Amino acid sequence: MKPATEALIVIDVQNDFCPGGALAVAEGDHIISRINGLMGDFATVVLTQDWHPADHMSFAANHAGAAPFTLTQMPYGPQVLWPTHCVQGTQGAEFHSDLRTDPAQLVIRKGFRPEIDSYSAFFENDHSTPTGLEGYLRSRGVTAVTLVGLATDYCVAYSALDAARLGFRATVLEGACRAIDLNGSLAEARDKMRAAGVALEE
Ligand code: VGL
Ligand code: ZN
Repeated sequence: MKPATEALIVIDVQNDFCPGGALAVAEGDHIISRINGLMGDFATVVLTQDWHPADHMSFAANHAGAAPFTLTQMPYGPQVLWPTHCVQGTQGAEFHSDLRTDPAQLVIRKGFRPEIDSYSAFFENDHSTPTGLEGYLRSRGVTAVTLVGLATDYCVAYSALDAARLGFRATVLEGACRAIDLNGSLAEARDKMRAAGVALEE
């Protein structure tokens, strides 16, 4: 068992990010048994759930003529346009049925505002609108976070970078993550995480 100051953050292990889903990450379901085991080691377990309204501006379908996996400009910066995924209340937005959810004390839903995407568990993509996770962790005395889940190069990396920026000791267990890897995004995310002091472990 890890000390009570350490939390496990399980990012977006949802049907749409697993094989057969709308934004499937290769082998996204291969990490689940390892994550289930890790939950037993941590007194604090948090799950995140990508949770978009159907009119979300990160969906290519909501931009006339735009193809998925292209870039657009949002007021907060560049934004990848994704296939429609993790729509609130749909099967695709549910956690994968193999994922243990009972050990989690908190589920953070993110990406619910139509006009702004939210990759990170801590802040939306403007890097300033908080999800509340920081306060939750601090008030429970957590100083270190271990991050696992989907996808390494988007929601896991953004969460890890924010955790480090906020002063949490942050570790990403890459063996318990899988990546989208869009135009070199995985290598870029790994470089940024290393530079920010995030520990990358298997
Ligand atoms: C994610 C793209 C869009 C993720 C979420 O969980 O990494 N990626 N929404
Ligand atoms: Zn999303």
